[in-house]
Amino acid sequence: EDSMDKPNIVTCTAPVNIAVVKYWGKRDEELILPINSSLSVTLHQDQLKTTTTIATSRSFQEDRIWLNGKEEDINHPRLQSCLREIRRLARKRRNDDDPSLDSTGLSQRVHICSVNNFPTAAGLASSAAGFACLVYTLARVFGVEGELSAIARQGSGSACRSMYGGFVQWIMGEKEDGKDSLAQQVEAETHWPELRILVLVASAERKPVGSTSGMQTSVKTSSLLKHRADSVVPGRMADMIEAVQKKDFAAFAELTMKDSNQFHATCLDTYPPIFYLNRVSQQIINVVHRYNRHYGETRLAYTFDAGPNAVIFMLKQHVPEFVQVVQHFFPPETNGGQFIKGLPVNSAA
Ligand code: 2P0
Repeated sequence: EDSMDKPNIVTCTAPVNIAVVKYWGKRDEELILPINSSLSVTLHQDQLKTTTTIATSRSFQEDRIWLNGKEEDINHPRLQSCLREIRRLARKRRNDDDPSLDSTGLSQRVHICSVNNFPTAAGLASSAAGFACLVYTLARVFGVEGELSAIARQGSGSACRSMYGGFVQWIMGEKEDGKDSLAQQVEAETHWPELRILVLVASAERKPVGSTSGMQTSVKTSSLLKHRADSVVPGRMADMIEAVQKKDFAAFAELTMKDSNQFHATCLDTYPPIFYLNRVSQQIINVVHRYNRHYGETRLAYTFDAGPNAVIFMLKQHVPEFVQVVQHFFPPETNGGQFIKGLPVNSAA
């Protein structure tokens, strides 16, 4: 009896992913099914990440959650979807293994603690790492294995891609039940060890328009978004996978920048328009193009999500010089609070 009262505790971490072919727009809000496929790079495990600890105990009266030290509402619908789906899988597994098995462990309540080591909601994909980590940790707690990205997807679309390391595609799928809308590794984290990213923080403030409501408005109002999803992304996914497989940096970089630019163009085409880039973001874009033009080759790529912060891709040998360029154009004394961070990208989820 004693041991039954001891909490069972599991801690896991999950890294942020950076999309190079962007997800923007849903065809099903409840199941979180996208209008186009997307592709991302998962960061190194010890860089930008979420750490989640989950305890179960017979003495817990109810499910509870704390985010960055503050208790939040456990009845959040997406959180409930993830809890429900993991418990459903666990129950199914038990019944398959041995129908006579008692499933009391499954009815135990969970206490969830989750912390990020980076600013939340500044366009740095906090929900992606957060829901990936929640689903993975819950699966460990309840002894569930196998395909979990379709569950992480129901927490936050981009979270399904953080379930794998390296280069990951989220295949949009065709089914109405979403069973084929999954993340899949394109290349492992060891595939392109020379690839590096730097995050240039242009503002750590909360974004004015959240991704979920922003993309709803875009789906309703932007004909450019429809054109992008139907006619641009399918070809771009194929080209991007080829560039990654060949480790063709120039091709990878150009596709990445064009896709970021088209995503922000669809935001401007949304009515009323959504502005995620600020003046610093625009200056960064100009510096990158000037740098590439100076060398006569594409050595840098920028990409921006739903916020003004830039993620810059480059090869290892160009990092020191690019850091000098950033320090020259964006000296810390003139824009206080800005920082840069070098991040190797080769690691697993
Ligand atoms: C991406 N973004 O592919 C794109 C690029 C932002 C711009 O995925 O409503 O937080 O939870 O599915 O995943 C942000 O959207 O939205 C996002 P929900 P999510 O990374």
